[in-house]
Amino acid sequence: MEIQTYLSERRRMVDEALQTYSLAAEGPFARHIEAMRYSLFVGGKRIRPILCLAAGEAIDASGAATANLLPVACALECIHTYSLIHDDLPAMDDDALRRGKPTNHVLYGEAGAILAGDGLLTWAFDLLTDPCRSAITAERRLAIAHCIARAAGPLGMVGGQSLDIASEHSDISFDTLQTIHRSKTGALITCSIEAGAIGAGASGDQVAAMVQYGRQIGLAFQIVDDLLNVTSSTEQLGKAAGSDAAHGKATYPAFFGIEGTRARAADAVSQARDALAAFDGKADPLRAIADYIYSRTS
Ligand code: GRG
Repeated sequence: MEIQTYLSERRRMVDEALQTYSLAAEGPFARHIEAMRYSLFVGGKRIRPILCLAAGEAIDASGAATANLLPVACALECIHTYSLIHDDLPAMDDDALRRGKPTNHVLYGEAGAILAGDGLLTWAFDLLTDPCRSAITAERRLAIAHCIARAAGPLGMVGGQSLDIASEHSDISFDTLQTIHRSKTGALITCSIEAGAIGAGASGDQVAAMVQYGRQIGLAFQIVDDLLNVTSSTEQLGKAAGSDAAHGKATYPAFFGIEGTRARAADAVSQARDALAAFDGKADPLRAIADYIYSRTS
């Protein structure tokens, strides 16, 4: 199957599941839920949930893994969306445009946007732990919730964001840049794949190989993001181009130039593919997604 077809089919599945699981904007909390739904349904590539499903399908292609993993996939998108809402706030990157549309705080105010993010983060753990939503065993659900909480929290995405903000307008080392990338962006991407593998019943070795793959594509994803921030327009990205330089952020292009950065992204993708050596054709979508991440334009 063509990767574009695979991505759009899985994206449709995720969108439908998000519609099914999301709260309705009615009752006393209607405005708060509307703010959560606004950012969740305003667009987005759904790459983290798709990676979760693809990792599960690489282990078990029967269709059962996909169905069981949908709540996990949706939880990952809720956490990702919360992080974007908070990242756009005036106290952080202060962006007015995201996914080609006004950012959450522009429409719902700062307090509304903070709470929309809080609501999405907490709702994600409702989805992950609710036994009625999937047939994944309680033990595996616990392992999934733990790996996602670890990746999204102070030793992962939140820690990375905090280090990123503290490093603005200062000369940081390449090691620090890597720590920021691995934690701020890479951790949630890696745990999306790990969670998919665990949910589908992968062995310890299979999970370890998936984590290796995840680390490399997480790195490639962020390197390409750095590149697009320099080389693309705001219209292409649906968010402010050139914002890294405006915020005095250290990036791969600042360290290695455009061509050196491309070479490093290509190297990460090739290492990601190597990590999948022991998997059969069921892992082909994961291989193709690695290539897609390298060549993406938004
Ligand atoms: C506020 C706790 C907290 C964390 C924010 C992820 C993040 C941490 C900030 C986003 C800043 C940024 C632009 C990072 C680069 C990589 C990235 C996460 C890009 C956005 O993800 P996509 O391209 O977005 O998957 P869509 O809109 O397609 O979902």
